[in-house]
Amino acid sequence: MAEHCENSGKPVFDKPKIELHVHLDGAFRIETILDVAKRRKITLPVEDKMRNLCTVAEPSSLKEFLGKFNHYMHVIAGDREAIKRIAYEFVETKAKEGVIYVEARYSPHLLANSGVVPIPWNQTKGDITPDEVVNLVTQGFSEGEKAFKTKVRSILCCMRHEPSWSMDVIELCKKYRNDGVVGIDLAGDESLNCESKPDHKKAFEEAVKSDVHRTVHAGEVGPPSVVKEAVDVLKAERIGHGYHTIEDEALYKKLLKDNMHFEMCPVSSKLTGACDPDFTKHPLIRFKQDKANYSLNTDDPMIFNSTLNSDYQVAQKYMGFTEEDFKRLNINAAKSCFLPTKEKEELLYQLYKAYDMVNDTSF
Ligand code: PRH
Ligand code: ZN
Repeated sequence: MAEHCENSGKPVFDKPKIELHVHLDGAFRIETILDVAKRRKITLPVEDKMRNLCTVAEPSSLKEFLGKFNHYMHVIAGDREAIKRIAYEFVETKAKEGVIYVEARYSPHLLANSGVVPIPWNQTKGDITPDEVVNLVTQGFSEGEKAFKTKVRSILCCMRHEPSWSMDVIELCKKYRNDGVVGIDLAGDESLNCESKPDHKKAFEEAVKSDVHRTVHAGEVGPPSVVKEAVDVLKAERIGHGYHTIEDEALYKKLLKDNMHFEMCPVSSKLTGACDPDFTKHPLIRFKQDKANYSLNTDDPMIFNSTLNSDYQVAQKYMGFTEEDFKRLNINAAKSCFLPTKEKEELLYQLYKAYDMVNDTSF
């Protein structure tokens, strides 16, 4: 069994956790995809083949990883019942992992089928718009929240290769800001430079103007210049991944000083080929030594066949993380989450209580 898949047994950190970087569409259950396909009479390869097609078991490339979505998105996209169901099940899974607050991200366009969206898997035109997708996901999340007591908020993704969606995305963030949406992201293949894509820049400018929180995938496989651009041009408040930041010492030092939050996803970083597959050489070790502000996250657990515990296991086994480190990173995650101040304080207090730290101000 691969070292990141030691999912059996007791959780490495059996205390309340926060997760800030997980893609809803990378966190479906394969069983659900198969089940929905049956109902919708969509022909899929047999279960074993489907599992192989939808997962990455060995280090590959970001491009190859991004191709995995093409094997299953058409089953869920454009189906009201399925979209609500995957959102609801997501909350159940996170609750089982001991996550008390999660920010789940997705592209509303990639789950729609209204025909304004030219995506390869949506051959049949329907009437589910990106706006309705947000509505459906929000319903699934809030029902899940009631049933499983894990708080969930959404981050809506712009996609690097589809700049024409970005203004819609920021408008949806504004429309649903009191209904579960807390931020905007830019995801996808970062080799497509966003400076040449003024629409992403315009959307993020609008986010700043309207006080919508911002995170950007940068420095995952790309160079530090993409991180710099995310911070300077897109005004990112958090960086998705950011491993390659450390290759520019001056930038890294500046971001440390500014207390920038890095959303770290170790299992993902190995399997997308973002980092050296030897976890003992992982950039996260440097971030830890420098007491940087970061969280631990799964990114796309279905595709990586992982759970949040897999990432904690890797951190413990190969990077020397202790219980104190896990507490510290979760507190940093709570401090860097996109909830409004009062809710953030409540969340932090919940952690301090669970970690027996109510009177400890050293963190
Ligand atoms: N890096 C870049 N893009 C990613 C990642 C990874 O962290 N994981 C998912 N995605 C993209 C997928 O295309 C997915 O459909 C989209 O983000 C929205 O969730
Ligand atoms: Zn991601």
